[in-house]
Amino acid sequence: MSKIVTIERFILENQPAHARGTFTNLLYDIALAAKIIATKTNRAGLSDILGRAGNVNVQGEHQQKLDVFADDLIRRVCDHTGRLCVMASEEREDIIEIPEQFEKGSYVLVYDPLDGSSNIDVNVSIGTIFGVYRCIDKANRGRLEDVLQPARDLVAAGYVLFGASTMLVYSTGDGVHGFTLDIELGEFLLSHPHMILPEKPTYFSVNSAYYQRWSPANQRYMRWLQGGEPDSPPLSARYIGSLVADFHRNLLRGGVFFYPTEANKPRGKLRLLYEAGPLAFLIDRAGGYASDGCTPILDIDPTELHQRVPLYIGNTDLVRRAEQLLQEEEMVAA
Ligand code: P6P
Repeated sequence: MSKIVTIERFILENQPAHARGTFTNLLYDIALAAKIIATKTNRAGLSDILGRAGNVNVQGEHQQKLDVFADDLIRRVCDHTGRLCVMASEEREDIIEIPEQFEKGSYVLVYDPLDGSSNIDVNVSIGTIFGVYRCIDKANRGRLEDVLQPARDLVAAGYVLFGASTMLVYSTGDGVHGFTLDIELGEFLLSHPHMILPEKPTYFSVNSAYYQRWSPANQRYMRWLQGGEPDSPPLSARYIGSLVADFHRNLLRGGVFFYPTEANKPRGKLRLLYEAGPLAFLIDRAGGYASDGCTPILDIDPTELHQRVPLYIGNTDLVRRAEQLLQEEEMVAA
C-alpha cells in the first residue's frame, strides 16, 4: 500500500524553501475552497441550488446558483488572508480589490469559479480553473496591471474537476500533480504524481457542430484529425463541452482540444486570463503545448480581463499541425 500523502504534506515537502509560507498557504486556501465547492456540487441536485440565479454575468451568460456560490466562496476564502493583492474572476466585470481593512499580500489570483456551468443541471463534470501571479508593482499593489500578465509569468496554475470524484491538479512549475478528494477524510490525497502527457495521443476534442462556421484551414485540420489524410494520426473523438473535463481526459490519455475562431466569434469563445492561460501553463509543464493558432498561449500579453482567445491545446505535434495549416491559410490570403 503506497504511503498516504495529503496535498498539505505534498506542498510542504515539494515547495522550495523560499516559497514556503505565504505561497504554500495560498495553495491550501484554494484546496479548502475546492472542498467546500465539492460538497455543494455533489449535493447540487438535492439542495435546490440548481437552476438559474436569476441574473446574468459579465459574459452575458445566465449565472447558475452554483456559479454564484463558487465565485463568492473563493473570494471570501482568499480576500482577508494577507496573501493576495488583487483577484480577478470570470464572473466579475472588474478586478476584485482586497478590502481596505485587510493586509495586502504579494500574489494575484485569477480564476474561473465554475467552468462548464451549463452542465450543472445535467450532472456532467464541471470545474474551477485558477492561476497565481506575483504582484508586479509592490508600491501600488492590487491594480489591473498586476492582473494582466502573460501565462509564462504564472507561479502556479491548476484546476479542480468536480466529476465522478473531485480532483485537484496543479503545478508550481516543477511537474503537474493530481490529488483526489477522499470525502470521508475530507482530504485531497496524492493520486497522480508527476502527470506527463502520453506521447501517443488518443482523442481530439472539438464541437464539430460548428464545422460550417470555421475557416477552410480549421475545416482541413478537422478532416486531418478525422483520418482524412495519409499522415492523419489514429484518433477517436470525445467532447464533453466542459473545458476542464475535456482537458483532464486529454492530459491523462493524450490528445488535442481546440476551440477555433468562427464567423461570429472572431476571437473564439474561451478566455485567456483564467482559462487558456492556466491550462497552457499546465500542459507545458506536462510536456505538451498550447497555441492560439499562431502564438504560444504562454506568450500572449493580456490587454483586457475577459479577452477571448482561440485555443489549440494538447500534444505538441497535433497543435503544431493546426499552426501550420493556419499559417498556410494566412500566406495564401496575404
Ligand atoms: P460550446 C463552457 O460553457 C465552456 O466555457 C467550456 O467549458 C467549454 O469547453 C465550452 O464553453 C463549450 O462551448 O460552444 O461547445 O458549447
